[in-house]
Order: sequence, then structure tokens, then C-alpha cells
Amino acid sequence: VNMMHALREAFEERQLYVVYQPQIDMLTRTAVGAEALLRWCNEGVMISPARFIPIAEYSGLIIELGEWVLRQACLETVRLKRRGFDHFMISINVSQVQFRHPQFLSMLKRTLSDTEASPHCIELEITESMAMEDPDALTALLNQITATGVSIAIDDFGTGFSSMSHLQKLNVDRLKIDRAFVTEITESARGSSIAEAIIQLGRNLDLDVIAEGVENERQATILSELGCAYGQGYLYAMPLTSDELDEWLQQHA
Ligand code: G
Ligand code: G
Ligand code: MN
Ligand code: NA
Repeated sequence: VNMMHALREAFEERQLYVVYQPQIDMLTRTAVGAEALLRWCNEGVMISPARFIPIAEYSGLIIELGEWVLRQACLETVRLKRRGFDHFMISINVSQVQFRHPQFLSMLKRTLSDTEASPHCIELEITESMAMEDPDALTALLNQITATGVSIAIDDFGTGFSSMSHLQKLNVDRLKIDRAFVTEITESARGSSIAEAIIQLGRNLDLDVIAEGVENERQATILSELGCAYGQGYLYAMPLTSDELDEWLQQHA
């Protein structure tokens, strides 16, 4: 209850902010986009979204908070476009509570039109477990989102139990290989087998694949050899503030 109150106050007093972690084309080593990640600095102490997102979900604040993050990301794409980064894509994590909200689609459309962001510069990340429930409703929603021009990625891919036949029917654009499987790559002889299977699945279903949590060159080399197109992780860049992203892009775009 304390934290719920503090979170609402932080939101109202604008103590929450969004950072952007670059996403890289593994062949050219240039930035193609970034993932928006929410941050809360409470009296000098960082509180992880892994802790406060569940509270925001429970209290319902996630609806306003999620809309605010989407708006920030849309405005960021508009700002980057003015600076010449036309096709820079920003990915936004969408909570299941937000995603199931009856007004989600209208909120998305309204935010795109209010901010004048190009839908082609926005990607929504849903988790694998969200992608597996209530097939008919989900299929319809993903089709409606895709019709706006916004892309869909499945986050933390490999940690759930998607059936391939189900995945094939969904309007999805990209799979994000969970960090755990990227870490495993260099840990044993068969450590890359799950990453490899996901990359192959992406190829078969015509989906892009991005590896998250890429921390060293060995992982990057193996992923690249396996045919993984995109990477994200501390090897390339930490999550950056909007100003830091500008500076970083001077060198990496
Ligand atoms: O940035 P960090 O690694 O601390 O994020 C921890 C978790 O919080 C990740 O699972 C990430 O997806 C989630 N997260 C970060 N920002 C947001 C956000 O804006 N909305 C939602 N729903 N989840 C977020
Ligand atoms: O669940 P999701 O994929 O949205 O979470 C992304 C989280 O992973 C963010 O909190 C981000 O800070 C974190 N992250 C990003 N790159 C790396 C990395 O290279 N190593 C580790 N350990 N964490 C990372
Ligand atoms: Mn994510
Ligand atoms: Na993830």
C-alpha cells in the first residue's frame, strides 16, 4: 500500500522517466531502434520496474502509466525523425492488464494521432504468455493493431510454451530471444541450441528475430553466424536517457 501510494505520487510529480536501449543490426552494427524502459528514481534510489509494474497493474495505475510511456515513445520517434532518423523504431513493453483493457486499441490510435508519430516507428512488445491466451480475441486484436501500421514483438521468447501452429496464425512481426538463452550460448557445448531453434523458427515463419541481453562479442558472433538479424544488450549500449541517446546516435547511426 505504501509503495502504491509512492508510485502514484511519483507519477503525478513526474519522477518517472523513460530510457531507451538501442537495438542494433548485427551485420552493419548500426542502430535501427530502441526499447523504451520505464525508470523510477525514488529519493536517489532506483526502483526496478520488475518491482513497481506489478503494483501499477494491481492498482490500475498501469492504464495511465502505460499510456504515458507510449506517448513519450511516440514523441521520441517524432523528435528523432526531425533529426534525420526516419525509420528509427521504438519498442514499448505492454502489460497484460493494459493489453486486455477494452480501450487499448482506441488509446493506441489516439496517441498516434495526437503525437503525429508514424505507426511504422512503433513496436509493441507482448510476452509469450499473453500471446498464448484466448486465441480468438487475441487474433482479432493483433489484426487491428497491425492494420494501424504498428508492429508486434513477442518478448522473452522461449520462456513460455507457444505452440508453433498458434504462433503461425498470429499477426506478429518479431521474436525477442530471452536473455537467458543468450547467456547460455557460451556456457556449454549445446548452449546455443535454443537460440538456434528460435532463429530457425523465425526464418520458417518469416519473423524477424532480435536477441536481448547480448553482453559480449562471442555471443554476438555466434548469434550473427546463426542468422540472428538484430541484437540488444550491454555490449552495444545501456538504456540511455533521451539526451544520451542523441549523443550515442551521433556515433552509431
Ligand atoms: O529495465 P529493466 O530490466 O529493469 O526492466 C525490468 C522489467 O520491467 C522488464 O521485464 C521490462 O519488460 C519491464 N518494463 C520496463 N519498462 C516497462 C514499461 O514501460 N511497461 C511495462 N509494462 N513493463 C516494463
Ligand atoms: O523483460 P524485458 O526484455 O523487457 O527486460 C529488459 C531488461 O533487460 C531491462 O530491464 C534491461 O535493463 C535489461 N537488460 C538489457 N540489456 C541487458 C544485458 O545485456 N544484460 C542484462 N543482464 N540485462 C540487460
Ligand atoms: Mn522487453
Ligand atoms: Na525480455
